[in-house]
Amino acid sequence: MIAKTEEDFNGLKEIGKICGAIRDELVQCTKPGITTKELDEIAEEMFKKAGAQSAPKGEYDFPGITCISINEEVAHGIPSERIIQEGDLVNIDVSGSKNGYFADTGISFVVGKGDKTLQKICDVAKEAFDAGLEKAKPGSKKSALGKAVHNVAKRHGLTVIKNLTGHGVGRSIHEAPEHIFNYFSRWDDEILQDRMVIAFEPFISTFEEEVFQSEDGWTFLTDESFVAQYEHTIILTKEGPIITTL
Ligand code: M2C
Ligand code: CO
Ligand code: CO
Repeated sequence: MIAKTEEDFNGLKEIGKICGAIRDELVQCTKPGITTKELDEIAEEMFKKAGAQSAPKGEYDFPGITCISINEEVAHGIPSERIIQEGDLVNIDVSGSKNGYFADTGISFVVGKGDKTLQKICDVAKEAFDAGLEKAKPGSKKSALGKAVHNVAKRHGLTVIKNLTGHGVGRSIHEAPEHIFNYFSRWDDEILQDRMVIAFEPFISTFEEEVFQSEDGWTFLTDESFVAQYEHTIILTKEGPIITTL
């Protein structure tokens, strides 16, 4: 969406704050021994208390409130009886709505002491986000974000996932612009607009560049790579980006 009114800005900020708080709480609660379903129940309670709704559930009838993905799972992991272990790579992706406004945020992290490579892809996902954010200005090409993400990945000897992308957000969870790629696409000549709302979510991979869908119809998997994501909802303005989900 293009945020136009004071009401738009306030609505986007309100749901952004809610989703950010739920993400942070779930990260805090992620300890060895807890199941992903138990984490999801914490999110359910927090959404309820805030008078907000889960976007995956409300928009897609996803079998969970949040998406929680472990190790070989890259995204859209379904909360389950799976027990979190020390050293696991975990992704928590929280998206929701309130009063018709949406936000989307996610983070990958390693539980306790883990493999150095896993920590590295998490750090590089954040670095790629920051590099893309520098290019997230009204009047600039949308493709500049992907270019920045891919350059950061390459500099660290890593790759990006090419068939998962960021997207527009605001009045629904996924809206125009449809794709914010993790690489430079010469066909993408779209110009970022003042007050455009986007969910920017670099996916950094150890070596593979594509994910595939599991038999459960939801979870995105890789064959052998590990992947980290870092996502925020951003309102692009001439005065600088407003990150609603910080
Ligand atoms: O937009 C995402 O970040 C998720 C969508 C949840 S709806 C089931 N918040 C995303 C992540 C990976 C792939 C596509 N979309
Ligand atoms: Co998300
Ligand atoms: Co998203």
